[in-house]
Amino acid sequence: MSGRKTATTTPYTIPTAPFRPGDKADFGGLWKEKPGDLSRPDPASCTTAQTIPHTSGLVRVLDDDDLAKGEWDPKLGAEDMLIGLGYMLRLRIFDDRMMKMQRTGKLSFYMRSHGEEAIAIAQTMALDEKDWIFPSYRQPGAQFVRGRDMVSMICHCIGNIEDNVSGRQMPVHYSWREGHFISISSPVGTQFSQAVGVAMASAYKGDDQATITWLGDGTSAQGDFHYGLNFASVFKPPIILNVVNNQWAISTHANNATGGSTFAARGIPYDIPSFRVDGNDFLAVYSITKWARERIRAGKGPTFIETYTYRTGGHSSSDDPSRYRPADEFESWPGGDPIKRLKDYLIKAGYWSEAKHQHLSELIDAEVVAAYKEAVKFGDLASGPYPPASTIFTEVYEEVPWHIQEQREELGK
Ligand SMILES: Cc1ncc(C[n+]2csc(CCOP(=O)(O)OP(=O)(O)O)c2C)c(N)n1
Ligand SMILES: [Mg+2]
Repeated sequence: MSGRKTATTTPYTIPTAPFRPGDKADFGGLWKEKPGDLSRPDPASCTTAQTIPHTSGLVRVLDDDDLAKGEWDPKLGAEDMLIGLGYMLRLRIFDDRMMKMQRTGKLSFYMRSHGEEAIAIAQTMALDEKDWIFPSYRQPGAQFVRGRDMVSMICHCIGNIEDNVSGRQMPVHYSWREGHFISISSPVGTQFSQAVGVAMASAYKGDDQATITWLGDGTSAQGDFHYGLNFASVFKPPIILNVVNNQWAISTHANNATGGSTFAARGIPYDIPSFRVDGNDFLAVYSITKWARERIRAGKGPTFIETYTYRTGGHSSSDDPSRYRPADEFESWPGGDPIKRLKDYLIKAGYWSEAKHQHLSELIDAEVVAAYKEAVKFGDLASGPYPPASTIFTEVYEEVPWHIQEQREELGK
């Protein structure tokens, strides 16, 4: 077409993944960054510039020898750590059972948080009970921390008559008013700017609530990410903004989502204190979030966090990762497994044992199986009962607009 410019001198780059099927994945062994490398600045007085080293380094606590080290050690009591371990185990077992249900035709679709369990769980534990949660589909674990009943979660995934959103959402796209857990949205990234808006409203009302939100590495390539950061930068509301860098956006590697050094570094030009944290280190994730919550309490506004992790499973039940990455790539991930790391630390510290872990796993598995049996009393995928079709017209508008009313009458005929 005439008038179109052709690149002649500047090369056009198409990034690729570090390893592809058939390659031997090698991330260079253990993390070169060590617990204790990075200081823990005072949250009330910290400047953005002070966090520049934290955007290229990695905030860690759990060392490779299963000890907790450095200024970021949150010094959590054994009971809290065991509670955190229990929630992570619960999520993993729940996810694995639900994925089996999907494979045997009992759920239409499923998404696991496998390998990323520490993130939503440690972060929600570090918040106040009343804080707002604006999740993506890989933070359902926050609901366990807030006490959501498994039966209700399964009813949602089936879409039966007890589904609290009456079949209006895809499975795993939970919504839970009582837990201040805002509806997960299928169009990725929309939650980022909505969360900032709610945080601004909290500040305006002076209600002492903080807001947390997450999006993925891939989603951070969308405008919503920058809109959210810019509003957070300008108005400094009480918000914790997270990019979960799990290396993959379905089959697209994170290399395609940013040309910059790290995702964390993108918070610095917005003048927001920014951190990169080992997302598989429960204590480090907890600690950084506690820091951000303390900063909010001190009236200093937003914190931006890159949780550095690895999506060990497929994107969803519709994905086959062996098509685009080595099947054993996750085994070389230097961050290891978040559950195993906290478990090994607790065993070494004398608070836990393999036998107790095994026993707890069996108890949880039995609980999940019982919860599924209870849930299908309200309808299964094959035969229902399902919410009536009329629910597509209810609980959305306070005053139903004329065109929706017309459609409703049409359906009634
Ligand atoms: C606006 C929009 N574009 C595309 C999609 C399809 N889609 C769903 S998830 C996804 C990848 C997201 O990857 P990432 O943000 O890294 O999150 P992760 O799945 O790794 O947690 C895409 C492209 C979508 N749901 N919404
Ligand atoms: Mg991702």
